[in-house]
Amino acid sequence: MIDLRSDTVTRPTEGMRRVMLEAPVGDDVFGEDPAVNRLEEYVADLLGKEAALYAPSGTMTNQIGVHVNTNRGEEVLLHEGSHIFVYEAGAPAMLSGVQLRTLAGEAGVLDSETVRAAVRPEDVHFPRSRLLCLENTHNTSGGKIFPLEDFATVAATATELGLKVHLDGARLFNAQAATGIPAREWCAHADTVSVCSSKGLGAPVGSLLAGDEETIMEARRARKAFGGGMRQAGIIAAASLYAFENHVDRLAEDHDHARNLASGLREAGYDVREPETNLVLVAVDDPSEFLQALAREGVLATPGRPGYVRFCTHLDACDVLGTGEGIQRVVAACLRASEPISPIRG
Ligand code: TLP
Repeated sequence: MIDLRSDTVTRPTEGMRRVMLEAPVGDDVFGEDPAVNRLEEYVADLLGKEAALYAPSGTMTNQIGVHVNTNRGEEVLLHEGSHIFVYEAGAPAMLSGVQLRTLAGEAGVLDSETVRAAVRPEDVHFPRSRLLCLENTHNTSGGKIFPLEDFATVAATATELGLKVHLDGARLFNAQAATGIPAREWCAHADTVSVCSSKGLGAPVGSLLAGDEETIMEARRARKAFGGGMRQAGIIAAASLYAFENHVDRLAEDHDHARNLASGLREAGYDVREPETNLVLVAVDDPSEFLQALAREGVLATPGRPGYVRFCTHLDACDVLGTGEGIQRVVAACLRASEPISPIRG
C-alpha cells in the first residue's frame, strides 16, 4: 500500500525512537519535564518568540491560540478554507464561545482590503472583531505558501485595526524549505503561532503554540482546561525535538516528489494544481468513488477541496516516491481507478 493520505501517517524513525527511549522525564503539569522544557525553549527560539507551549495536537494549539486572543461573543476573521474553520469540529464556538467570519481569498491569502472591510464598527449591535487567523502553508489550497510580503501587509493592517493575529503554521516549515525564508520571518508578524511536529517533520504526536511570555502563561491554563496537560510527556516531546532538529531541511525532498507526481499525473491527462510544497490536488469527477477505487489499486489519498482528491508526500513515502518507478505506480493506479477529467475550475 502506498499511503499518501497525509504527512500525519509518518511513523517514528529509528533515531527518533532512540531519543524517546532515552528521554529524561518528569511531571510536565508541574513544569518538571526536562525534555518538554527543552523542546519549548528550542521552538520558542526557532520561531523568534519569548515562549512556547507543548500540546497534543495542532487542533489544540490552534484552539488555545483562539482562546487566549479572544473573549466570548467576539468575532474571528479567517479564510473560508482554513483548517480552523473547516476541520476543527466547531471548536471555536464550543471552547471559546466566539463567532467565525469567513473571508474569500485566492490560494488561502487574505488581503488588507478584505480584512478592513470585514472589521465591524463599534456599535452595540455588532460582535467585536478581535482576531485574524492566517494559515501557512494553506491546506485546502493545496499547500500554497502565503507570500511573506503579503503576510506582513495584512498582519500590519489587522494590528492597526486592533486585531490580534494567529498563524496556523502546521506546515510552516514546508514554506521555509520551499522558499529558503526562515519560519521566524512569518512569525514576526503574528502574536501567536501554532506549529506541528507530527506532520511532515515526522514526530508521532505534538504541536506547539508560541508567543510572548504572558500569553503563553495564559495558554498553559487553557491547555489544562482543554484537557491537554500531560504528565511524563518528555517521552513524546523528545521525538518532537528530534523532528525539529533533523527533519526540517529534508522537507524539500517531499516537495520534489510532489512536483514529480504532479507532472506524472498531468502527463497522464489529469487536471493537477501545480504544488508549491507537499500537497497535490487532482480534479476528479467523483472523489469518493475515485478514492475507493484507488485504494483497491493499492494507493491511499484523501478528499481535498470539493471536486478534488489530495495526495500528500512525506517521509514514509520517500523511498517509494524517490524513484520514477514509484511515481509511475501511483499514476497507473489512478488511471485504473478513473479516467482523467480536464474541467476548468476556479
Ligand atoms: N490537517 C490534517 C487533517 O485534519 C485535514 C491533514 O491531513 O492535513 N492546521 C492545519 C493547516 C492542518 O493541516 C492540520 C492537520 C491541523 C492544523 C491540525 O493538526 P492535528 O491533526 O495535529 O490536530
